[in-house]
Amino acid sequence: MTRRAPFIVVEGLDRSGKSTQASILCDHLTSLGLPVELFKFPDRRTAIGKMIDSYLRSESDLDDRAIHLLFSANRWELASTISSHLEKGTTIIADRYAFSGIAFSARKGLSYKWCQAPDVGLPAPDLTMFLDIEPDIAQARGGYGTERYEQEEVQRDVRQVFERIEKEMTHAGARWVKIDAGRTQKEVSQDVWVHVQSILDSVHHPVGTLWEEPQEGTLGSIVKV
Ligand code: Z5A
Ligand code: MG
Repeated sequence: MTRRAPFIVVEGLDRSGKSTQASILCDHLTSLGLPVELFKFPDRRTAIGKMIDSYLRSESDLDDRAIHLLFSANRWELASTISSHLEKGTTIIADRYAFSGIAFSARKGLSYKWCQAPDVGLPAPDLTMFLDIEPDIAQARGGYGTERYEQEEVQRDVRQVFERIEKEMTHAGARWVKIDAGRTQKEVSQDVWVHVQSILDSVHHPVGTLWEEPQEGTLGSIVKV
């Protein structure tokens, strides 16, 4: 039987280096001969992703709940692909995931539980690495861009919601680690690798689900909050 591969999520604030670290990790695993796929959320290439892209560029306006559901739908359209890769032994790295969905929408004033609900049942990560950075250090990295949410004040609020998510995930037994992303790329990637190595041999069948009760007779690593 093929060994199930790990699902690794890289989360963090804007300019914390998520894409940089996700790509370094992907290359490193590939160089070791391990099959790996990198997903980025939002995935702006799909039909739903194109609507999200237009919203983020302020080319269109959407109700706060409507855009939240689109971000979630964008994950659901790839959920079965993620699970099937994992079951076949391909490691998945996701650059942002459901946690960003909660953090960015809850900071607008939507209820935390409402924001969490559409993502209940998604494949659960085996490891989430949160790249933590002071918003002013992130700002110094070439400044924020021009998309929605790319402002220091928004990032500070989002960081507070992420702190709640971290507490709840950790309390529920999920593997959530915070990494100081204000250091050099090399220092951060060394830390990332230490955490990834620690889970490489410890994932179990079947793929867990996020925030859901275990189904009878399964041993999934369910993370219920
Ligand atoms: N969003 C949402 O509302 N709901 C959801 O469900 C999801 C997302 C999934 C777009 O996300 C927006 O969507 C985002 C959240 C919202 N809004 N905000 N903010 P995105 O993923 O497309 O965009 P982003 O990740 O926020 O921005 P980013 O620029 O891609 O950041 P990053 O990936 O963390 O950083 P990076 O590209 O790797 O690095 C940024 C720069 O810093 C670059 O020049 C690097 O060379 C440099 N860098 C990287 N690491 C270092 C270190 N260690 N030292 C110095 N410089 C570094
Ligand atoms: Mg990025």
